[in-house]
Amino acid sequence: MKPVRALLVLGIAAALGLSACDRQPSPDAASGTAATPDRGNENADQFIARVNAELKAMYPELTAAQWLSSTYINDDSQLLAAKANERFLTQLNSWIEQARRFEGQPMSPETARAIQLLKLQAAMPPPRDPAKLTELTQIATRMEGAYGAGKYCTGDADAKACRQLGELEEVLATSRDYDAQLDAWQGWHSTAVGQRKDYTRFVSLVNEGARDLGYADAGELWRSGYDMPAAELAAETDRLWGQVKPLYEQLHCYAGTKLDAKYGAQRGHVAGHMLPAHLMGNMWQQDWSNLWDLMAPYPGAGSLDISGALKAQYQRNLDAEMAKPGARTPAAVAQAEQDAALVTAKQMNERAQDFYVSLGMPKLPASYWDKAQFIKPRDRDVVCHASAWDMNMAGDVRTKMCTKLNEEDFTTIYHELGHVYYYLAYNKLPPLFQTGAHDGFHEAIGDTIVLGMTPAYLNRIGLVDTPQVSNEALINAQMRMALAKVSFLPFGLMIDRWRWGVFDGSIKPDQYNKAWWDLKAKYQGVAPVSARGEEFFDAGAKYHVPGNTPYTRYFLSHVLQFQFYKSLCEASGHKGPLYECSFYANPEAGRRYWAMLSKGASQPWQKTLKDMTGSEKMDASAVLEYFAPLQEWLKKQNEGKTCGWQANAAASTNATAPATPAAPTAPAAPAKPTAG
Ligand code: X8Z
Ligand code: ZN
Repeated sequence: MKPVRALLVLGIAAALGLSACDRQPSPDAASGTAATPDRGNENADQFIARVNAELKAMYPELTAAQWLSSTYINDDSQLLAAKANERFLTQLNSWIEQARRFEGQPMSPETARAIQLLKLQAAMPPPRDPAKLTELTQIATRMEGAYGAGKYCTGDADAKACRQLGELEEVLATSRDYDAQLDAWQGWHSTAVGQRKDYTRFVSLVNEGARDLGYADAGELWRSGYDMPAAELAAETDRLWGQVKPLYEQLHCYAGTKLDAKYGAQRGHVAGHMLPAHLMGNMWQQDWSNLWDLMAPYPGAGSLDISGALKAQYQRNLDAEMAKPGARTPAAVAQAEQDAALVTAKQMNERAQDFYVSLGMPKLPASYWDKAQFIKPRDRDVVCHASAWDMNMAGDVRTKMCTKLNEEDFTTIYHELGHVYYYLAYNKLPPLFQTGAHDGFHEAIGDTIVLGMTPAYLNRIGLVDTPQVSNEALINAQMRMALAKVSFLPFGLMIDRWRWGVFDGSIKPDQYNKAWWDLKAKYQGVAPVSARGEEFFDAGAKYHVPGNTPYTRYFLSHVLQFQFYKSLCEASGHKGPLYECSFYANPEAGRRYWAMLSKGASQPWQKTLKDMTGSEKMDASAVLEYFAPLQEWLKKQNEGKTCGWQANAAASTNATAPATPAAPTAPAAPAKPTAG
């Protein structure tokens, strides 16, 4: 939850080296405007030029501390990261305070926008009270570290076995044993129990910080970053959700049928016809791609076995490592496996880079290949959750992943490079504008490229065989994308529905878990199979909660990326159905994309969106256009089935209770066939 982590994604971070009062602003600051050393007389434009210069100067120290604490979790690195964060937030408070004197004064529109953005810098608004600020940065660092180091251990002292998130996720992805999945799911969620106390305190501290900045609470601050009144954001996201909800309901219905077929009608569903949380192939049920073995509409038609191809590539790399001279001790074999995994992860990164370069974007700098974290180190705990970093606003860009050799992580690399290319494109802007048009834009850049990873593209880069052209192959390809993208939509919404409620006090600490599962039920139609009372803290088992990364961005991204995709397809001259388009190697699409990235946050996102797509509204109709064949197909499959769910049927304390004939409370989810 370090603001920096969030800020990194936003593209802004800083650390205070010397006290701001001692610094001489540099005249060649990134803003290009000469700053004056005489603060008393500086005007608003000069003030912002100075802030930009100071921000850029302090930035590398903060990012370095954050990078170390995320890639080498121990008490020392956490102490340094918390301190660096504290210095930055103290400086941020000081800038915001200084900015007040320009209220109502003449200034350029750019400066007015920069001052507005200054207040929105921290996802973790800092309290003015220094002792509370110190406490906040310590809690934030501790929560993220605890998440990264989380382990589920079984067995007694003699035969203790511990597993971390990656291994537990692997069970959900690949095992189809009901109890093994339940154990992995419950095991990971048990690691979050200890976060509840810290999170509760954290909420009151960030709320104090938000109030100090003039917001009602931290949620209102988060909702203020969208160039529209904060009060309108909830309705705006509801509007978009309303557009795609029928598609999600169809997919939900189909998934339930397949789970019943696999596990039996008693176990494939829980009360209220909801899907069991531990059976969706993913710890948070946000991406169902791993259920391909159960969900494939036409097994074998147009096979797209990307994970298989990556594993084969790893095997070739391992063979090469093992062929090197030397004794094959267990340690040497383990090292060879690690080396082969690193080589393969770098090759996956090269493939992803190639897509961006094919659009006319630059190659990643040499430092990227030296400094990124590609795989999980063997000798220490790290925060494995994937992230992209701009270390210095001047080309030291990195990603941090614990890459697994599967399709999901392959596409995550494309996602992360989207952040990296955004950084590179807007690095020339004044630092306060070095962020996404809004945070959903930042998340959508790489995912738009992922939509361009059509079967034809995957074949072109040698990962899969020549694609089949048939309706079966089309439906398979659409299902593959829907399991990743459509399943995500309600999850993308529910996390911040929970946090907005936590921040505004409508969800109290003694209701944290109940509210979490109520929202999971309402939006996703997912429920746990065992009671999850307030002795648990299941929200804490999702990175972005202890990591304090706002989540509405991902929901918006899952709408925007289809809009971007459609517009890049048009730019590339694509004719034919949307889902067939790949703009790989198309320079015109590349130009249009780069032009958007280069604007950063220098203008309201509505203008940036209009320049890119012709419309200034977010709109999910491109999602529906893309998935039109699948939606028709799903309707037929679901004909005569009982679709929809009753969200209030599974109380968090008694999830296994039989379904009650309660009125549907899922958003208009009808307890009747949805076909037709
Ligand atoms: O957190 C991420 C990225 C880093 S910004 C890996 N994502 C969300 C998640 O994992 O929950 C990407 C999709 C949603
Ligand atoms: Zn991201």
